[in-house]
Amino acid sequence: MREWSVVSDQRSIDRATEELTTDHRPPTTDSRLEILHQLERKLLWLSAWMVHHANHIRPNRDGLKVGGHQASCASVISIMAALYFEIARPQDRIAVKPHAGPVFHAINYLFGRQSIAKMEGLRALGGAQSYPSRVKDGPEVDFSTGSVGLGVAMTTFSALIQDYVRLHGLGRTDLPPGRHIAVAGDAELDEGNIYEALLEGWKHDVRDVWWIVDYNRQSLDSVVPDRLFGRIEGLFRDMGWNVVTLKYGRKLAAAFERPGGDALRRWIDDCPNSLYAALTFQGGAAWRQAVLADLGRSRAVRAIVDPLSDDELATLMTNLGGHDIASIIEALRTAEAEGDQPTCFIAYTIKGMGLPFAGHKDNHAGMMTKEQMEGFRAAMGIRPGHEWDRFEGLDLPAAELAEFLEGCPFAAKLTPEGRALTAPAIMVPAALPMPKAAGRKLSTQAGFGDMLAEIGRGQGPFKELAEHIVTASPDVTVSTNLGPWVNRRGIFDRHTRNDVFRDAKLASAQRWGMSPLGQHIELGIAEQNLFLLLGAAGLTHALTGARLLPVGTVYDPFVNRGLDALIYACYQDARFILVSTPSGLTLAPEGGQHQSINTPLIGMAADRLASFEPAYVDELAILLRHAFAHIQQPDGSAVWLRLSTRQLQQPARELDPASVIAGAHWVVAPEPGARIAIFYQGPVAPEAEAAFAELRAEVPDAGLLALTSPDLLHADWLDAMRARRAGRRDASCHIEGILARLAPDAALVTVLDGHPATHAWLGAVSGQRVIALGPDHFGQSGDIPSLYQEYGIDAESIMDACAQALLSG
Ligand SMILES: Cc1ncc(C[n+]2csc(CCOP(=O)(O)OP(=O)(O)O)c2C)c(N)n1
Ligand SMILES: [Mg+2]
Repeated sequence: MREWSVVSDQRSIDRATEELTTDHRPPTTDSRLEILHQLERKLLWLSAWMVHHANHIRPNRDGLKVGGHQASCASVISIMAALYFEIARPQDRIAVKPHAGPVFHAINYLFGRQSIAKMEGLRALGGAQSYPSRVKDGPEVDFSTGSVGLGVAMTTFSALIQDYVRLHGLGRTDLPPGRHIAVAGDAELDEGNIYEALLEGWKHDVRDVWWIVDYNRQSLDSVVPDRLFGRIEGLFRDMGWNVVTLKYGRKLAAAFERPGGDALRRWIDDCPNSLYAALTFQGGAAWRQAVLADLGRSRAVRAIVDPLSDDELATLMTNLGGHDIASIIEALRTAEAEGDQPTCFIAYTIKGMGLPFAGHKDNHAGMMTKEQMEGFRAAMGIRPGHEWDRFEGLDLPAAELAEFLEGCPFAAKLTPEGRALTAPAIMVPAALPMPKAAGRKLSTQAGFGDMLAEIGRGQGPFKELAEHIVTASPDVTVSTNLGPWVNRRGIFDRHTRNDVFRDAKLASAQRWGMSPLGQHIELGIAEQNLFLLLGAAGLTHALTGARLLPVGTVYDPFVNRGLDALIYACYQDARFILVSTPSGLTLAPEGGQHQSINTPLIGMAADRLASFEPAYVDELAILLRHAFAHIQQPDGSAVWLRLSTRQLQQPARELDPASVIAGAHWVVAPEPGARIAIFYQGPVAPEAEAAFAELRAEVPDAGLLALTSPDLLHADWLDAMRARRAGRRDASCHIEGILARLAPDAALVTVLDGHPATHAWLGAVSGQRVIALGPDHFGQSGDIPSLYQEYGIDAESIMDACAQALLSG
């Protein structure tokens, strides 16, 4: 274990960033508020117009509703305006609720970071994405959103990783750390992954996270949601969060202060959900009738209500906290001044606020009609043909508005290149340290553990590599063989904590002291958290300017448990190495719930994730080395290694790394034109070898192929076909070269411990016949021989398949 010198390191980092973090932001004066109100109007207009344009103005070729969420945008306008125009700093990283995409695009447009063409193309190919996307919308998006709940939780992990980077002195120490902020829809808090993240965040004492909830459940207080929210609030507090509720705006708060105000407040608090929504939709006259029906005998209440016009009364009664930008700014500033405690803001809002369907229960996917849009346009003062003009219809001089926007804290340049950072690649030595394997029995999982432990020594050329690796595991650290690495590099914790067992000199294989310099992040068992963490860690180069090489381990079947978060991480092009082990039937006695069948297919179908399954440790060494390099390449991707606990006798041989990485290599090359070959993937290698020995006795020219990545073979094949269609006739691919050694009508008997469809496509490449073996039903407990026999992947089954192929060939 290394010595911790974190305290002095930390002080110097803090000093360096102190000046940068000093708040130079001006206080929110009345004149700033006046401008902010204008910009709120602009965001409301632009977001509504963007959706309207996409649905009603742009030609529609397929008759499909384009969609968009004007009501969801409208409810969050003031929150977004307060955040982006007044509070956020360029170093802050923000996840915007999916349905506020158009508001987000409009804000960037006002900052000069979004084009009209993109906004005109909202939801069209090449246009602005419906939900903010890092990859498709570009550098202004910190976190993609779309699958609700994930973007919110992601901020917890990105904050944790930011701390990790700072405490290890890896990031841009010249840049101040940011706050990690989610603008969340209230329904996002229904997602279980939110609570998994809350628990994990508490364990890791995560700081600098804000979740601002657009609480737009159409009304104030339905009994059920309100009581539910009380519960949720309690949960947040139990997890160490501060909770700030923004229920009423300043107008209502002032009215409540007046004589009769208490009665009015009680009336609103008690107003049923649906009634509040309906009255909001109906407007001032309906409000008057309803309030006076109950409180008309109170002179004091009448003194509040009677002088107001219908419009003024409607404005007062819908003056919720989340629509009062001054209250929002004040709440955010107060929380900021109080420090770095994670804070949840519950901002009451009205869905569709400011639009004709405000409060209507059916407004989620509702859209203004053309007539309603014309009315809205007139109210906004927008001339036809000037819909996209930056300051059209606003009451302040353009120069003043432009100057304000330029001076917004968020508009400041974080670096000359902007907010999207980069980090140099870490050199990966030409070969990783290989355990002495040849002739020994070893599993790929054990080989992985040995290699990482060896790298963990940080010797010679591996020093830098070791320093940039961060590992994580959801409670399966030891059982995925990460233990020796962790013993060398320690567990990360913002606070130093001793290993009690070690201090007491109690024997244990694990030496698990925790400190700010540890390099393993130990997670609870919730797999989604692993993938959100890998997602956050896999974006550090862009978010903090530090290069991390994240390696996460998990049992292969439980990739399914975190799958949405895994896809989410890949969707944003996060770069990490996923090691899933053990896998398949081969983990035998553990039984069916632990025996993955579908994961090889997931590996093939997941974009921006290159998946591999080595059989032997020499292949793994090549692939793991490739993975460390590939995740750092601009056109690289995340990498998935599917491993096993089955110990195999390791061969002594020379491999061609390029073939192993390309996805297949001949173990025994067939004679040209051979009629049959056996292809195997992963730990079924001995069965394939045994069957091959028998086959060879009858068909001496047969071949034996090791498949290390159907995923890459398949992708490469698709690329080649696309290239040929595009006219590049000489385009070829690795699998075609391999199959060309065999007869055009050869039989390919394929086998893996996974779904046989993983290989079935091989027959389509050159028209050869495939007999694909692999389990296609749930597994069960057993030992390897009995399970392999039961599910038809033992040597005899492979031989039978060969015999069938030869007979029918
Ligand atoms: C995981 C997931 N499930 C379902 C959806 C479909 N969906 C999109 S928005 C939404 C409700 C959003 O409500 P809320 O978060 O309150 O946002 P609002 O539109 O009210 O601002 C649902 C169910 C989704 N995007 N992601
Ligand atoms: Mg909502």
